[in-house]
Amino acid sequence: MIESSVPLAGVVAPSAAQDDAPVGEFSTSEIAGFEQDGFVIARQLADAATCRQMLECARAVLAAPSGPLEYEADLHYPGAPGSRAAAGGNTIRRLKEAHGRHPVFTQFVSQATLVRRLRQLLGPHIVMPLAHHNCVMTKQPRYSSETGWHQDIRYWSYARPELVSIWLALGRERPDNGCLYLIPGTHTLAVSRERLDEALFLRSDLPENAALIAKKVPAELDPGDVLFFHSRTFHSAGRNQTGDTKFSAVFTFRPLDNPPKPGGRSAAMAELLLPLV
Ligand SMILES: O=C(O)CCC(=O)C(=O)O
Repeated sequence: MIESSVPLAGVVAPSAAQDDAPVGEFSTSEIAGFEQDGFVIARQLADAATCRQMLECARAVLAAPSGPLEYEADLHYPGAPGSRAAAGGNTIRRLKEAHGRHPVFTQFVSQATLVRRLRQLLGPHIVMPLAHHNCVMTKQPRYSSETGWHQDIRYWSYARPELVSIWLALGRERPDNGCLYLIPGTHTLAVSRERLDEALFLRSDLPENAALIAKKVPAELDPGDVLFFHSRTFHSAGRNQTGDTKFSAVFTFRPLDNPPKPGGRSAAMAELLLPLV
């Protein structure tokens, strides 16, 4: 179900042959970079007030937990507490359903500089599923975990694997506090089932996987920067080894003509049709 019906208009074309993009859009070389690598970073897309409001919302939830939450202990990733009852077992990993927690999230995903870029990557009509990501990811000191190499699409179910997620840094993100790493070009790479473990993470014991993982690059972000990444791009993240919690707002988008398959988890929640801008 799509929640809003905003009048539809034409495609936002990529900028012309030269590399100077119109304000609020990707340049042609940035689009080419996304097509080649499966990710691209737009610097300073969220202003300081937006980041501050999101941070205040997230910190309030950590101080007085409410709404749907995911705990580090739930996933059993390396470094996570063994159970909710263990030391650090109440460490929150994700504040789910961010869209419903504060209007600032909807304001941000509707802002022209974001939507125009998504239209350049996905086509004219952009839908935001509320079933995937739609969260503030937190990486807390002491009890944060390592997320293995995976493709987000692995548990999603759509007509085509054509979705893009955005990762908005609400603070500094570097290797020392568990920033994302990505493997360029893996959004178009065929990876056989044998190279993945039971949970569909890349197996670290295989030499061909080691060669692939050696190509990893960190997504080093400052507050307000946004990483756009394809749902097939392999990515991972380490633990937070600093004393400060890392916060990132994460949302996923699809073209209107790439609907979720009926009956699956991807079809289980409402979706937003983003405004034409
Ligand atoms: O641990 C992290 O920050 C990475 C999270 C991630 O990639 C995911 O949940 O899909």
